[in-house]
Amino acid sequence: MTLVVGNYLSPYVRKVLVCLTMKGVPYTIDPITPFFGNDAFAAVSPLRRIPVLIDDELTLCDSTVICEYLDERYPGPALLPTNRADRAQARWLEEFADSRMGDVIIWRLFNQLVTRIHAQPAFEQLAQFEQLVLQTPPANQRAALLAAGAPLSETSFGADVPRRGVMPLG
Ligand SMILES: N[C@@H](CCC(=O)N[C@@H](CS)C(=O)NCC(=O)O)C(=O)O
Repeated sequence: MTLVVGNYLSPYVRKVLVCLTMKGVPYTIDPITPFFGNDAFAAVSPLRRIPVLIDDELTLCDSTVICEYLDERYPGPALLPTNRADRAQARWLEEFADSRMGDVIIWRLFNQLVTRIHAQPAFEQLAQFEQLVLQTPPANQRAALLAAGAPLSETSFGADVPRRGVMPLG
């Protein structure tokens, strides 16, 4: 089974979940809050960032790298255009969204304006869980998500208190 470590509210996690859904790959999720990873989390995510994907082949970090891996491994709709120039443009848009828009736009606004307007079914499936996380304190999120039918992992890389990542803030 494929495991995704990371919270529903992270745009990077959402990107991975949408790709898994579009490819029809079943997964479980360990929806840890950013900065709340335990000691084992550092072993699977050297930068202490979400998302992390763990499956029968590997443990992998970074949403872009993960999505490219999923695209190469699984059949189904191609996640990138087949034309080389279109593919390059798509990669640039992804990079722009990951680096720049993540810096300057509140991701929730981006989510509402862009992804929901396009109304991709894969995004719609996640919306109920995102809303739940927004309304629930971190300590209660696993229980709330489980009750709502989210495909939760049995164990968690989450910790009770936040910890610093390895990158300097600010
Ligand atoms: N380039 C990474 C960025 C991931 C990222 O920044 N994730 C945030 C949450 S949205 C995080 O884990 N931050 C914790 C930290 O920086 O310590 C990716 O695409 O996966």
